[in-house]
Amino acid sequence: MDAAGPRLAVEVVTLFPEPLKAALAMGVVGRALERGIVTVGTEDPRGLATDLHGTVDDRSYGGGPGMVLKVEPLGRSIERAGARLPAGSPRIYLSAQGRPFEQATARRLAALGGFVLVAGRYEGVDERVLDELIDEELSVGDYVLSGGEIAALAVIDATVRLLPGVLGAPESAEQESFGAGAHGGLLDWPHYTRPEEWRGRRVPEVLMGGNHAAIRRWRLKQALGRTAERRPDLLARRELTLEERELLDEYREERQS
Ligand code: 9D3
Repeated sequence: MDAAGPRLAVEVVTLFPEPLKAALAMGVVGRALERGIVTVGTEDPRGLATDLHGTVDDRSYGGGPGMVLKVEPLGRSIERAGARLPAGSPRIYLSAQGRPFEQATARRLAALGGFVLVAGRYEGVDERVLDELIDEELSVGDYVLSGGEIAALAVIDATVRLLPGVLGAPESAEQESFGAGAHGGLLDWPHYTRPEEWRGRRVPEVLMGGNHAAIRRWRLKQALGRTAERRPDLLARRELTLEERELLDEYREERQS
C-alpha cells in the first residue's frame, strides 16, 4: 500500500493453508489484502516434519481416541511464523478451551502490528507447545468445530474490519454498534427494502413516511426488544437510558396485544 508496509501482519499456522487463503480472498478482507492494509502469511507444519512421510500427529499418551499434533513440527512452525512479524507479536492458539473471542478482543488485536494464529486439528496439540510458545488461547463459541481454521477466519475477519481505511466512512460509524456507540451493545433492528408488499407482508408503515424522529425511535425500540428476547445477557451488561426503558416497555406491551 505504501512504503511503511501493512498496518497489520497476521500469520496462520495451519495444515490447510490453501483453503484458508481462498476463503480470505472474498469480500472486505480480500479487498484489504489487495490494498496491502493487511497481510496474511501461512506456515504448514507438514513441511517441517522430522520424518520422510511428513508425520505431524501421533497417538495420545495415556490412550484414548484421537491423535495429537506433535511438538517438533508445530513448535518450529510457530517460531518461523512469529519471526516474520514485528517483535512482541502475540502467539494465539485457537481452541474450544480458550477465553471467548469478542468484539473487544478484535479491537485489541486490531491495535497490534501483528499476531500469530495457531489452528489446531485432531484432538489437539501437545500441551508443552502451549506452555512454551503460546501467549493466549481463544475460542469463537461454545460448539465443536473440526479444527481452528474456521475460527482463524472469524478472528481475522472481525479484526481486519476495524483497521483504518478498510470500511467506507458510513459503515465505520455504524460499527460502533457492538461497542461504545449510540446503540452500542444491542442487536440490530429489522431492515426492509422494495417491494412495499411481499406475500401479504407489508413494510412497517413508520418506515414509509419521512418522520425521521419516529423512525429512529421505532428502530431503537426493535433493537431493544430483540435484544431483551434473544440476548438478555447483552442487556444486563448495559445501562438503559430513560427513553430506552420507555421504548422497551412499549415493545413488550405491543407484543402482548
Ligand atoms: C469431539 C472433540 N472433542 C473431544 C471432547 C474435543 C475437541 C477437539 C478439537 C473439540 C474441538 C476441536 C477442534 N476445535 C477447534 O480447533 C476450535 C474451536 C472449537 O471447536 N469451538 C470453538 N472455538 C474453537 S477455536 C478452535
